[in-house]
Amino acid sequence: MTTPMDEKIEPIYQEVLARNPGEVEFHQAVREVLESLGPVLVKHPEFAEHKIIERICEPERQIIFRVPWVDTNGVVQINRGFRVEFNSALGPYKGGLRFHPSVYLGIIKFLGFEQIFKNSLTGLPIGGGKGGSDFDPKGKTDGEIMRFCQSFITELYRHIGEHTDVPAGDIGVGGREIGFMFGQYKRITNRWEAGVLTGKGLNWGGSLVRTEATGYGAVFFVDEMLKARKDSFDGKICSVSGSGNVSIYTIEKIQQLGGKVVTCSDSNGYIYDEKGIDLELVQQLKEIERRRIKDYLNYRKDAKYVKNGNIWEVPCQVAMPSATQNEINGKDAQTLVKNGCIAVGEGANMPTTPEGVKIFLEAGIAYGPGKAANAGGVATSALEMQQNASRDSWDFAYTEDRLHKIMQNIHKDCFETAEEYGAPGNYVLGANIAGFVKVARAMLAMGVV
Ligand code: NDP
Ligand code: 2IT
Repeated sequence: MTTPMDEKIEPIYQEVLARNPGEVEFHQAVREVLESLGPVLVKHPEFAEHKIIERICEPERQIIFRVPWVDTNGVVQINRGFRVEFNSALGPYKGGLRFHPSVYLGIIKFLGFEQIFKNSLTGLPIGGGKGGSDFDPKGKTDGEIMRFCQSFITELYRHIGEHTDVPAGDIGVGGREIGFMFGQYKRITNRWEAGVLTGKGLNWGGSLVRTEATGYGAVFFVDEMLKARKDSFDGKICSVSGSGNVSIYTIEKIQQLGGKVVTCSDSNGYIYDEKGIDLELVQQLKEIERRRIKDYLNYRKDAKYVKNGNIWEVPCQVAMPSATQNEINGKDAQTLVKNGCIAVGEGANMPTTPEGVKIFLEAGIAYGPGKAANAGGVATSALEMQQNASRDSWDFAYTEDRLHKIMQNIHKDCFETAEEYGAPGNYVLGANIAGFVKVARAMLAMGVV
């Protein structure tokens, strides 16, 4: 069930399929963007003439490497590392690192491709890239995590740098891992180069609000969509999936704006707490003790844990998928709409399948796609780079205000672009076109490179 593509663009997509066999997530991400670009080529025939779309679909550089390390039992382990430097028209490659056993080239390429347009939407000077490994951090000791990160950066260090490529966190990579990687980079290069990684600790070059930024930003984006419909978060029942970095600060900001979050989850099951999720408890379990979400029940007896359950069956007015790709399928989208969901804001990258997206758009609900809604994380990474470059650090209120304004601008840009292209309220089209056009103009100006 896919939307037909413009006749000039269909062959480009077929070429992407042929050149990148088996990379289904990458195909999905490319298709979703290309489906929006037909009307852009009508307005800008120069983009077709200079093969901008063909060039954008081909990463500038792809690095795949061995990551050997020794576990606590003295056994040698081997993982595979990736960094896809996708597009540097607007600035140094920028994007997170994902450590998860499901990682392979197709996942990193889908994330890197999305990152190009997301980073463009922030209005800040950052290109698109992504990396990671099939390493599984679950159940590993701190020593194992450190040795893995050191080995990973011992290869990656030669490809990154404050003006070249600036990694950060994603699934399985947070402050602890960034610390180990920064330490090893500093040791190998003999440089205290703050701007090489973002998401650093607050006392060694990190930025206030970076930890909160993706979740807060996603809620600011949904708040703007609601405002455009003369509505607000106040009193809304909300469902958030995941219980990691993005989920936690999504829950916090929704609660600050008067909404009530009744769910959170991990890959084993979900929690339903009718009284509203106890965020301090989730933070204690996940950020400090690194436990599983089912342990929530040990402290909140009235809550429910549904093992392997489908979180989207819980009725809500606002849904914020914040775990992983393709977590909402067509049937889930139908269930959400049927149960009265009026807004969806994607904290995760590509959490809704193409069937699900179609259902949200046809239902006319406020649907904020990941590349717009979750851009606050990378935007605040760019603010961290600004602070590093000027050897300055900003206070929380100022930095949060910058993030808030960036999210308001992204919303406005997507909203107005959708109107300009005759699809009012369609943030998918708005985000894809607005993100693409800025990159395309820069590529055109720079010649065939
Ligand atoms: P974390 O590692 O902090 O948390 C990930 C959460 O998602 C965990 O609860 C995890 O559960 C769950 N999860 C991960 N993989 C799966 C899976 N295959 N099936 C079900 N649940 C899963 O990562 P983040 O919070 O940083 O990232 C969450 C999402 O947000 C990702 O899509 C990421 O790409 C996106 N994102 C992150 C940004 C950031 O700044 N961190 C910025 C923009 C987007 P479990 O513990 O069981 O694995
Ligand atoms: O998907 C994303 O935008 C991120 N994981 C954050 C990237 C970053 O460089 O802060």
